[in-house]
Parts: sequence; C-alpha cells; structure tokens
Amino acid sequence: MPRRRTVLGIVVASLVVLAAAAGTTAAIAGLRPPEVTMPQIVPQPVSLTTRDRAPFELVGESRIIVDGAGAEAVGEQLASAFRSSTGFELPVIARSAATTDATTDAARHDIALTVAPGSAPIGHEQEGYALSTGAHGAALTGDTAEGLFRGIQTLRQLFPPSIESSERVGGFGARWLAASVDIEDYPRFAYRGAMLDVARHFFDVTDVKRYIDDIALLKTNHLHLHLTDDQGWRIEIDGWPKLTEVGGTSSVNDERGGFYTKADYAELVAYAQRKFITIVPEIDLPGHTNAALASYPELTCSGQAPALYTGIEVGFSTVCINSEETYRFVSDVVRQVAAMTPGPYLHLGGDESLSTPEADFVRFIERVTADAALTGKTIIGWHEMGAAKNLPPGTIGQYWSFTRPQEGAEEDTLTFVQNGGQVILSPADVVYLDMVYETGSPFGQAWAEGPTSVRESYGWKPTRIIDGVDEDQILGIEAPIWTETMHRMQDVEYMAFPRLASVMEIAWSPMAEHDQHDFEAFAPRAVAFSERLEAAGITVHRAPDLPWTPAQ
Ligand code: TNX
Repeated sequence: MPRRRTVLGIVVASLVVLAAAAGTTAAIAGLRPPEVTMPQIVPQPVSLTTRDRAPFELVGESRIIVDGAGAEAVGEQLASAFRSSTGFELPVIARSAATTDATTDAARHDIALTVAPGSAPIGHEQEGYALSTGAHGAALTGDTAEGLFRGIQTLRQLFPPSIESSERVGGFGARWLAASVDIEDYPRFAYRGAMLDVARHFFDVTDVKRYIDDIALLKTNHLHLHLTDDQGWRIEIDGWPKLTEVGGTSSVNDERGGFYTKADYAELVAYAQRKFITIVPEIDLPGHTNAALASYPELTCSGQAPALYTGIEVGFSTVCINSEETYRFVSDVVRQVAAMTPGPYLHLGGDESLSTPEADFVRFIERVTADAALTGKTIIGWHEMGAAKNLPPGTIGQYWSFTRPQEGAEEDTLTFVQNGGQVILSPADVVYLDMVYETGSPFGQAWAEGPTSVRESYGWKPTRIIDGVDEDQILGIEAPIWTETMHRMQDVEYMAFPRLASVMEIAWSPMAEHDQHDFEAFAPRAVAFSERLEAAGITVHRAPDLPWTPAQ
C-alpha cells in the first residue's frame, strides 16, 4: 500500500446498504447476526471513508493470511476473538504458505494482515495502520505488529457486536458482514493509560488479565498498577518477606487481600505485552505506606508497627524520612521492581503525603528519585512530586487535580515540564472512573465533583487544563480506577464502561480536540461499543445520558 498523508476528518461517502440495518441497534443475541452495520468505531479513527462497494463477508472458508514480523501472533489473537461466535476455523496461514494468491476468488473472504515498512500513515509508524474492507477482502497493514494489533480492534468493530460472543451465534444462514471502508488511523498521544488500584482491594492474575483484555479493545497501551497503599502491599520483594506475608493480607473491610509473586507479576507483564500494553508499576511513597509500616516497624520513626488498616482515609502514614533503613528499603524495592519491568516507566507515587513535613517530603523525593533513576527507568510521580524541584531530568508528572486546577496543582505540574519532562493528564473530575455515576450508583466516591456522567467524561480538552501544558508537553492521558468501593472485577467494569471509552477517544483521536468533539456524535458510538462489550460478557453501566436501545 502506498504511503499517503491522511486528511484529518471523516469522509462519509455512500454506504452500501446490503441490508436495512443502519446503526448498530441490531440484535446481539438473536438467532442470527444482523447483516451489515454502519461503522460505529471507538475511538473515532483519523480518517474513515465508507465505500460504495459490496461488504466484506467472513465465511467458513475464510483464512487469516499473515505476512511480516509479528503478524502471526496478532492473527492468532484475531482468530481467537472470532472463532467462538462464528464457529469458523479461521486458520492463520503465512502468506508464503497460502496456496491461493490474493487475487483469486477465495481470497475475497480472507483477512490479510501485513507488517511492512511504509504501510502506516507517515510519521505514525509505531501504532498507525491502514485498513480496507470490501468484496475484495479485508486488508490490514502497519509498519509494526503493534500497529496491526491496534488495527484489529477497529476491524472487530466493523462486524456486528455478536461477533464478540464467547458462544456460537446464529444458525444456518448466519452471515458475518463488515461494511466496506477505507481507514487510516493513528493515535494523538503516545501514552493512553488505565490505572487499576490493586492495593485497596486485591485483584488476582485472572482479573487483571481480564481488565487487560477489556482495555485493549479501546487501544489503551499502558496499564498502571497501583501496587501498594495503606490497605495492602501486593508485590513480593526478596529480602522483605513480611511485606506480603503481613502487609499483603489486609484490604478495605478485609474483603479481599492477596499479592502477586514475582512469577505472577511476570505472567501479567507477558500477557500485557501480547496485547501491546506496557505495565507501569507504582510503589507509592512516602505516604500511603501503612501496610509496609505494619510489616516492618523499623520503617517508622517510632519503631512501633501500626495495625493493619482496613478503612478508606488517606494521608495518615509516612515512612521515616530521617532513617537510613528507609532508604535501604526503598532502594531494594525500586531495584527489584525495575528488574521485573521491561517497560520504561517506574511510578513512585508521592501523592497525599499529608503526614510528611514539606521539607522532609522534598528531601525524600529528591533522594529516592535520583536513586531510582540509576535503574535506567523514567520516573513518574503524582503531581505533588513537583514540589521537589530537583528531579531526574525527564521525570513525568501525573496530574490528578480537576479540569480547573485546584491550589498548587498547576505549579507542581509545571515543575516536570521545566525539567524537560512531560505530563500524563488524569483530571479527577472527568477521568476518575471510581467517581459515582448519577445518583444510585452502587459503587464509587464523589469527592472529585462527582457524580461524573458519560457526557462529562467526554466533555473536556487536554490542552485547556494548564497554561504551559500543551499538546507537546502532554505524554498522554490515563483513567485511574481506585478500588476502595469495589472488590469484584465486574464492579470495576461497571464503573469503567462506558466512561473509559470517552477517555480513550480523547487520548487516541486527534479530532477530539477539534470541531468533531461532539457528544451527540460520540453517544451512538459509545452505545455500539458497549453492546459489543455486553456481547463479550463484560459488565457495562447503561448510563442514562446515552441513547440505549432496549436490552435484547
Ligand atoms: C485520591 S488521586 C487518591 C487515592 C484515592 C482516590 C479515591 C490520588 C493520587 N490519590 O489515594 O484512592 O483519591 O478517589
């Protein structure tokens, strides 16, 4: 495919209406899948042209033809997403081994996945892709396997939602059609994250893998794990066994404790890598440390271990800033966590250290970030870390104040920029997925100007938050979910969906900054995406500000 510059915007030409189904309101679990649907894609692609051509049809003989580095593994993931619902075999075959060539009749029903230099939109080689579907076949190309992986999330959304079902859908005569489109797409921000708090309640490897699957659908590429807090320490550290033996047992209301062994953690990292998601580990310091203090009294200034904590207050704990034992502890933890982490980032917290005197906080942060930077990782800190001006160059700040910065947040955040680093935006009043929805939400908190509707989660612009933090200073956007009020993955999903779709559209789609940032246009796509999640068995909150169709 030739390299082309893409035009920002969406050109909707005429749609082939093979069947009457316009919109994605057709049945999910009916006897047979609907025929062809209007493309409703989240995040909105950079350029999407619907073509006046017959649709692509996936049939029992369809094959996934792969070519180029890493394409086969992506092809296998696509095949496994489609096999259960369609009942088709969908063999994944190397282009060189495919007996029919691309121009023959049989290839009309094949999906070709190709990694080749020069196929992604120019300047977007890492994650960009091009996708073309129609009666000629389906062809997805990228410069990298990662680009292909992002592209298959789009391809999935061209089929009816029921293709995501884990059970066979439809009987004799069921057809799997995808509208004919040409798409070129790439992300606005390099960092598109979700954060899961596994400290307030523990979520085991199975749960986290499930969340990785969920967030990957929205082209999320980082999962930040909040591994330690007052209520629990969740990661095994050699030489400090009580962190997990003692500190790993507690949780909010003692509902769900636990921890990851190093092997568990490696399994998560590897699982995420297959979905092109980088795990960002967070060890929160110097506050939010009660679980560590309860495990090792020598980390406190009094030498007395506090009791394990199962409440939801914040800001009452701190490691002892004037003790060398503290620095030996932090250094061990940081080195081991860095060694477990192939990704470039190490998050050292720094938020809400309300029991650490300011001068001590600054001294502690400057010392531990300098030490942690020796591991070669880029340090991330919550914006309060910016109170320390002497940070390793390039340290990233994670902003969690509101879309209108509250006191000090702006100044703290600018420290990172002045120091050559970028900012991850997590404005709590719009992207904190643990904020209650409209009244009656069974989970969540409301402190960040809650409730937070889907409309609010979509209605903000990243460049309008802090003067001096513009497009180039923004590394990306992250939606945290704090789990004081949730201990089951389905409850996490209920809070995350559909609001994570809003946040990831803003993070991925360049047009979310421009005039196409329009909730009325987003809303039906959010519904379509949610129906897809429901078909896959993922819990969704049918928030009242979206135009739901009655459950089938
Ligand atoms: C604030 S925002 C926190 C967390 C809480 C969360 C609850 C931030 C960096 N810290 O400790 O869990 O509020 O919404």
